[in-house]
Amino acid sequence: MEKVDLSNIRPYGDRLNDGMVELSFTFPIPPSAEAKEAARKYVEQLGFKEANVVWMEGMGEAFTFFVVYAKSEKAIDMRTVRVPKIKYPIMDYKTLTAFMERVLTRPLVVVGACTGSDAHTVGIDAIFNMKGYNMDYGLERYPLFKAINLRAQVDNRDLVKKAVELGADAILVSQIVTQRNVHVENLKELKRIIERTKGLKPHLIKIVGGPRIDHAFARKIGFDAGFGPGTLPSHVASYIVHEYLRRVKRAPKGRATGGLCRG
Ligand code: B12
Repeated sequence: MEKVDLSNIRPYGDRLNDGMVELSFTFPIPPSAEAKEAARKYVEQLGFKEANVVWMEGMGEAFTFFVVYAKSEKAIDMRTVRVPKIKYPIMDYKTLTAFMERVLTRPLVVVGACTGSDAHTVGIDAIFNMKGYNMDYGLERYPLFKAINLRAQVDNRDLVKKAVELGADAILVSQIVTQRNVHVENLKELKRIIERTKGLKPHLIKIVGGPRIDHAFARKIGFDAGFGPGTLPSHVASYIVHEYLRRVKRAPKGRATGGLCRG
């Protein structure tokens, strides 16, 4: 393959830098030849060239779903791209457990929930569940975590109340539904409640996760760390332990088994 020029990255279709992209979207009209042509014209209005509707399918009576191939002439200079990342060593379950036994004098208390109206439990369970997720044990499995998962549709006040009651070292909130930025309002509310609540540990680590969450977003909204799709429980466990040590006492050196977390 030809050498990639990092200052000029364009989408790859079947040749380097051909700029081919695939877009999918829905129009609130039934399928027809006119609907198909409207989708093609719409994509060209977005600035793409050579738009070609390769799939059109009715969704219910009043909607149509399209897949369109088109060419973009835009390029991105990779050298200008910066993404905030959480920097800490990722340890696997066994290594981290041994590390925790060596450096901690008591179990760390972590309380988690999917809060607000959000009913999705699978994400928060993936991080907490004893059986684990994707061959990686959840926080409940670690002998030196006291891990409490309140599950979904939990009121922010109840999550914070539980954190006070148990003397939590970390609070973990899952936000899956992001329609109309409902997660932003919910997280801002949680942040306000945390700020106003007495009795929380001064070093409380505030973590948010979900499919549309990243570290930059979490920091912007006042949380300490954000974890997105593909997060494994050991990523979160490693972060909590290292961040706790950083905040409470100097972290001794541990042997990391992975790279730095993607955040
Ligand atoms: C299963 C599911 C449901 C189930 C949930 C069952 C349950 N007990 O959880 C049911 C049927 C109830 C449901 C309902 C709804 N759903 Co739904 N659902 C899904 C689905 C198919 C899978 C979600 C899932 O389980 N993923 C697997 C887990 C493991 O992945 P994850 O959540 O991303 O979690 C990982 C990371 O994000 C991260 N993570 C997540 N949370 C946390 C927390 C912390 C602290 C950390 C560190 C990490 C972390 O770690 C996890 C492991 O890697 C998704 C589509 C999809 N394919 O993702 C839609 C989806 C999430 N649902 C969606 C919607 C819109 C809804 C409804 C509003 C639909 C409706 N109109 O009624 C309702 C909402 C109800 C409500 N009040 O919340 C949308 C959300 C769109 C958006 N951007 O807001 C999606 C994306 C579908 C879509 N494409 O439209 N849903």
